[in-house]
Amino acid sequence: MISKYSKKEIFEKNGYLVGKNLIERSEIIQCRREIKNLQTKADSLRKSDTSDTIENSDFQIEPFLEKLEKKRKSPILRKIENTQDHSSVFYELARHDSIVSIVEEILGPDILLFRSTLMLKPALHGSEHAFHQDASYWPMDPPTLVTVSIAIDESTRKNGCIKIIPESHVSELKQWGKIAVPPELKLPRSKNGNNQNEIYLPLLPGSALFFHSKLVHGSGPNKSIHPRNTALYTYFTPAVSYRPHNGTPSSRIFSVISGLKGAKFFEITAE
Ligand SMILES: O=C(O)CCC(=O)C(=O)O
Repeated sequence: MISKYSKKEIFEKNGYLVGKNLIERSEIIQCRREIKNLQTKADSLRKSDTSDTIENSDFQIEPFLEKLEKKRKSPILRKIENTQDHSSVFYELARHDSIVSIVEEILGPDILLFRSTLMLKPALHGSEHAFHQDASYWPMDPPTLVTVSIAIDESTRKNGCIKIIPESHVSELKQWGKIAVPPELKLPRSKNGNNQNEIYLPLLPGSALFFHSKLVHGSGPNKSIHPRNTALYTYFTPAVSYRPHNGTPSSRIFSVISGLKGAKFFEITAE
């Protein structure tokens, strides 16, 4: 069914948009293979006796599995940051036409990459992400970035798909505290934001959720025997300023995804 509203209008009203079948099956299979390669890289970091340890790398271990973790050669990963630096597959996925064309419809022609991450929810172990607004944690102003969450595996309620509160991107930014939730802790609903209007957004592999950096969102634990792996990219335009927190560098270099006169990188210095 064709909507009378543009993608930009739908995104601006609801704070999110779902794009179906954006990535081909063969590309998804390549992504799954690459996740296995990255897991092998994490295994070798664990074995390393140099200062290149997994603890000070972009590979983050599931925080609530310490006992189980120590006995394992292969770490149970929760996420990998800066995937565009670790993998050509995930570098290219950030630049995929089907994804970037929708981001351009929402944001315009000059697009920079703020973040490239793999969110990994291993079978039976992936932990919950409490409700939060990403923009509360990011040094970017105004908080008008767009994140794309691409389903590499089918994501369902049982394996911890994303949940959101529609239209919450128009509310004020709040302080949310810790996002990682231990399995035994059930947060009281009132503590975890007003989530009466939450909706779950299951996705088939190759489909993607585009959401505003102020949209309240989270995801459940993985209680299934199937992994739920997601490639996540956040985009913004040069209209957004970099406002570093204390102790962080006063300038940052971002990859250019489209526009900006064909440059590869763009440096932003804090005012
Ligand atoms: O995809 C998920 O499981 C949650 C992702 C999330 O909360 C985030 O990227 O901030």
